[in-house]
This record gives sequence, C-alpha cells and structure tokens, in this order.
Amino acid sequence: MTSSGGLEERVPVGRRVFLGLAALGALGVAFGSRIQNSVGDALGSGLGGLLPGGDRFRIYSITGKYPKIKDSDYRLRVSGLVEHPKIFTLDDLKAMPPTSFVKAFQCVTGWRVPNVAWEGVLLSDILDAVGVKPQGRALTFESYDGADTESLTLDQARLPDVIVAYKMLGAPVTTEHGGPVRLYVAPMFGYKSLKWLSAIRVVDQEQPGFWELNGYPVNGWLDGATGPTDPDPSLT
Ligand SMILES: Nc1nc2c(c(=O)[nH]1)N[C@H]1C(S)=C(S)[C@@H](COP(=O)(O)O)O[C@H]1N2
Ligand SMILES: [Mo]
Repeated sequence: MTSSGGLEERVPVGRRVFLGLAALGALGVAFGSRIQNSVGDALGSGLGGLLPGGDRFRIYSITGKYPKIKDSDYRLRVSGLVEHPKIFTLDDLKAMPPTSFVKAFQCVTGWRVPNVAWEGVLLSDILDAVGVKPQGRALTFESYDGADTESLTLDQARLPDVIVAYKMLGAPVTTEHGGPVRLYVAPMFGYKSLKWLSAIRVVDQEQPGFWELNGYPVNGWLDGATGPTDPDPSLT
C-alpha cells in the first residue's frame, strides 16, 4: 500500500499548507497514514475501508494520538458571549433531551459512511441553556487534543442536525472516534465534526479553525449544498 497521502496525513501541527480548492479536489482518495492503516486493519476493513463506498470510517487525529478521557472526568466548558457560562459533565449532557437520527458521514477526501446512527444533545439546546448574548455571532470549538479547533456561525450551530454527540454507531462514541463527546455537523464535511470536544466559546465573528487555516473551506457544506435550506438529500 502506498502512502502518497492527502492533506489530512501531511499537515504537521501548526504548519500552514495553502491548498486551493482545485488542489483539494485533485487530492482524491488518500491512502492511509500509519494510524489510519492500523485502525483500518483492526476493523478488518482492508483496502475497501479506504475507498469511497467502503462504508468504513477512517480514523483521523492531527496529533497522531487519541486523548483518553474517562466518562467521569469529561467536561464541556461553554463560555464567551453568554449570560451563564457553564461546565457540563457527561451526565449533564445525558440529562438533557436527546436528539438522534441516522445520517451519513463524509470526509472531504472522498470517503463516506452512509446510515450512521447518531445521538446527543442539540447544540442549539446547549446554547439556550447558557443564553447567547446579542453580540454573539459565531462559535469556536476546542478539543482535548490541544490541536484541533473548529468554528460555526450561530445560524449554522442552530441547525436541527448539528449535535454534541455522545453516541454513534449505536454505542457510546469510542475514544478513536472522539469520545466521550464529539461534535457532529451533519450538513458539512467531516472536518467540522471535531472530536474530543472540550470547549465551546461564543464569539462576535467567525474564526477559522485548524482545517480552514490549512486550506479547507470555512463553510464546509457538503457537495451541492449551498446552505441550510439546500442539503443534498442523497447525502443523508
Ligand atoms: N480532534 C480532531 N477532530 C477531528 C479530526 C482530527 O484530526 N482531530 N479530523 C476531522 C476529519 S478531517 C474527519 S474526516 C473526521 C473523521 O472522523 P473519524 O476519525 O471518527 O472517522 O474527524 C474530524 N474531527
Ligand atoms: Mo476529513
């Protein structure tokens, strides 16, 4: 197996790799890094897992590590332009009304996993629990890995298929997939679905996250989608 690689295996932490959208498209399907291969092998997916339609996740971590967070140690800090900054435990999240649905997961490099069962708390419900101040326009997200960051506008964050997920594939989110809690932004490419979610900050303007600073579009709408009113039904 070659290791030619796409952006997702070549980006050293903190380095800026400027890729145009054309270059992004040309990346096509990337063949895996060591991490991805070892996980793929563990799943018994082989080559099929690395190709679009292989119905297999590839496991990504910018840092090459998977932060291990015990359920009882998990905290989600929500702060910034909010009325009541709050720290949520996993139990706090599970005590909130759950939202679940079945939707695809699609990475910008070409692989896609259809029919994934997701469960968690609507990001919108979390925002209501802390009360967004009128100046709040966007969110930034941080990860326990200390490296990945993401962003959404407030309008994007309030979409009905954007959740703070504690279950995926019918079970608690595994460490590899970003457990105990990850973001799942259904209408956008996978890089928006930040793993090992540690903090959410409400800010007054959108700040590009890690992948965007490395060339991915800040608005990560899935192919063919231009906004909340135009999701591509074939991708759900
Ligand atoms: N913390 C963190 N979150 C992350 C990433 C990452 O490297 N680190 N990769 C992103 C990308 S590009 C994709 S496609 C998905 C992959 O999710 P998976 O590893 O559960 O398959 O996670 C996203 N969230
Ligand atoms: Mo991705």
